Amino acid sequence: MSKGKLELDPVKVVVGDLALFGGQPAFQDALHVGRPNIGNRQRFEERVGDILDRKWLTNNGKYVKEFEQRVAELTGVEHCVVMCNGTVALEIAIRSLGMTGEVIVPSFTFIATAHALQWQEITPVFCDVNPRTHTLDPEKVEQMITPRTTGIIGVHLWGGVCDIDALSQIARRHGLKLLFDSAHAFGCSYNNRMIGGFGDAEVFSFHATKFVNSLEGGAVVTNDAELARKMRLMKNFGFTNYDRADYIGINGKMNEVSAAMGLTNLESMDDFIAVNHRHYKQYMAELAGIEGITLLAYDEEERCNYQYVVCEIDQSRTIVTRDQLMEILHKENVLARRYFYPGCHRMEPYRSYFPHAGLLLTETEKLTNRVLCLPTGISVNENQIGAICQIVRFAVENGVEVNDMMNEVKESAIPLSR
Ligand code: T4K
Repeated sequence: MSKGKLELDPVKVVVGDLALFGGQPAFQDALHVGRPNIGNRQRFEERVGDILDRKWLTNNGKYVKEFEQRVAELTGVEHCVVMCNGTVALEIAIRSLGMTGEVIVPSFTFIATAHALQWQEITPVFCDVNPRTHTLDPEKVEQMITPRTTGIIGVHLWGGVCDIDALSQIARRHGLKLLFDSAHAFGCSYNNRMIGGFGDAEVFSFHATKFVNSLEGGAVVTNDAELARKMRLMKNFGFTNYDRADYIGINGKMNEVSAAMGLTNLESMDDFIAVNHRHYKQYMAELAGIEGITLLAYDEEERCNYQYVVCEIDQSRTIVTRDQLMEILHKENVLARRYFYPGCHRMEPYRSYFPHAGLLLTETEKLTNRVLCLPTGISVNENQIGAICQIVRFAVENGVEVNDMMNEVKESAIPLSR
């Protein structure tokens, strides 16, 4: 038995045991990707009580200020401006940086990265990624620069970081703004420096599904004092005084209850990471050696939050496809997610604007058909992970039979309409 591997009774013995073919689902309750981690409930309730007693609910309250200070300390960055969510934080960072025209972004990301640009009538120019790291390929970035390009947004996908040095050099050489969408990378490092202080600014998400959550929430961190000042005004309608607005602004403020949740969860951050790390190692051990299945590897020399377990399925070797495997797992009540299928360039409005974008996004197109994220975080335990891995192994090792039976089921299904 390899290290980290668990001895469990077999969950499935014959193919007919799969829930997809009428067997008993392996789990009674659904296992999710993105089930929120919740820290010390009592501490949270105390803070919420204090908020209610003090009747200061939002507008740069005590807990928001404390949360900003803690995030700045943790990331080693001078300024942290927290906001109501990561998407608004991206929009405000983009606008404050003065990005216009075209901005180069990966298509292999959550749609919010692209929408934050398009929302402001800035064209997201989709660039391919490195198939090993799933992050922007710097060589290809440089090829996509035009006279209209004003910036680059690198996404530290899954908490694995971009090639920051290469992207910084390109940005410097071409006079471009460099922003990082670090929604997945809170608590991670690059060359042993915490993510947050790179580029012109970095954006975090503290959404419920992130390993540290503030219910909803986001933040921009930067070492640029003027940029931070601008963003503070912009998230508060552009007010510089009680009755004076100097900028166009919106309402991007975080409320006190969110900040209280964020602070409470920060206190448990190391525990969450330890659990995620253990789960990641277990998945690595238990999925090892399955033909055609690999897990995205994180650099153990760097700090990482291990919040996503990213499985890659090479269907030319597994016989069962990624989508079949997802269907099998869903029927077992394992709600694996094919993030970020089908890629931003295949969603509207981008699909209509750039119908041929896929031609330049060969690695992205491959990844969107290979990736499946598996449950982790404090809501799953090692027995459950052991069972999930058993099901994956079972489905792949019986790939021919599973595939035949799935096709049979499909063929015998009565069409709903003709
Ligand atoms: N940039 C990147 C690279 C991002 O990944 C994101 C967000 C952003 C920017 C924007 O940040 P925010 O504006 O969101 O702060 C989820 C999240 O909604 C989204 O925040 C996240 N990325 C994305 C990767 O995942 P969905 O559509 O998959 O969420 P949903 O509702 O399907 O939830 C996922 C699973 O979590 C479900 O199986 C149920 C479970 N869940 C969810 C919530 C909200 C719970 O158990 N409890 C909950 O409260 O997008």
